[in-house]
Amino acid sequence: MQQLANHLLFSEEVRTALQEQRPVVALESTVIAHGLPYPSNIEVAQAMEDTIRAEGATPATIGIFDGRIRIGLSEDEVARLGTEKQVQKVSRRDLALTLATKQLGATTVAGTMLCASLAGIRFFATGGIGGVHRGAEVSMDISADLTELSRTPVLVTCAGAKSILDLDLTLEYLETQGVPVIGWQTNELPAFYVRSSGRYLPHRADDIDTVVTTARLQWALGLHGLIVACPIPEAYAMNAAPLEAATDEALQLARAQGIRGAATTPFVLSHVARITTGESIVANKALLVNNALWAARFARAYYR
Ligand code: PSU
Ligand code: MN
Repeated sequence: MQQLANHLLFSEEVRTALQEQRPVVALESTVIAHGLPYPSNIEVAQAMEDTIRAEGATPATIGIFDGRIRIGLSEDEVARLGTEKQVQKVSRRDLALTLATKQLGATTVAGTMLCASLAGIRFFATGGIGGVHRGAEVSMDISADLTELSRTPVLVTCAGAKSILDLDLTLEYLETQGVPVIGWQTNELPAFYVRSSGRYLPHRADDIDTVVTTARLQWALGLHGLIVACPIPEAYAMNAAPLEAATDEALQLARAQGIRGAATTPFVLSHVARITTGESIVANKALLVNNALWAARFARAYYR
């Protein structure tokens, strides 16, 4: 039997932090490889890491290299994920095969949660989680991020989900799967580029202590993932109407071109970014850095 440790490779910085039980925040790499265009992808990956360090925590960007799960990447490794043409998108179903074939892989929210948990990391910052796609009542396209949250004990700090998804069905599905969604200083589910979605959340937290105590209890009870949903900072929030139009256009295009499965989310994301010019990218970067900041604060309070 192969030991789990053989398949994980830690950076020195992350290994030391974990050994000393210092706060570590996991970061995904699909957003680098497939979520944002170059060079914004690399800039924001670096900015998230810097923010986490400035808050007194250690960033652990996760990716798949040469048949191993890498926990903590160098700048060169991040750049490779952000520039290479052929990078496998790695969700739970893809992990073993990507390792077996030694392909370069970027982990989604689901893939990153899984790898973080194998590595003993409990906190994770990202932009938006995957969700139930519009039309899922026919396509059954429901992101594996949602089921991962129901089975893996990691706290995911995000800006809610993009309205390329069906946000009502996403909340229904999370409820079915028993995943807490906690509004961070808000009553509403944030919708990524915009601070509110009109969907009220059953739970909110206004202070770090509530988040950390809830996470501790969640895990003490043997329960799994949880979401803390942080609205995008006011100064970067976008107007909902043009975004909605861009989303409709992108979804129509995806249908017309027969885009399906794992390709759907990256396709729609890149079209929305193109239609809304650069504004959506600036907003995307701002919310990613903001989520990294709060995740670091939650992690620091948890390990105090
Ligand atoms: N939403 C974004 N940017 C992203 C993603 C989602 O605004 O980069 C990525 C995340 O990695 C997420 C994945 O886990 O897309 C979901 O893909 P799918 O819908 O195929 O599960
Ligand atoms: Mn899907």
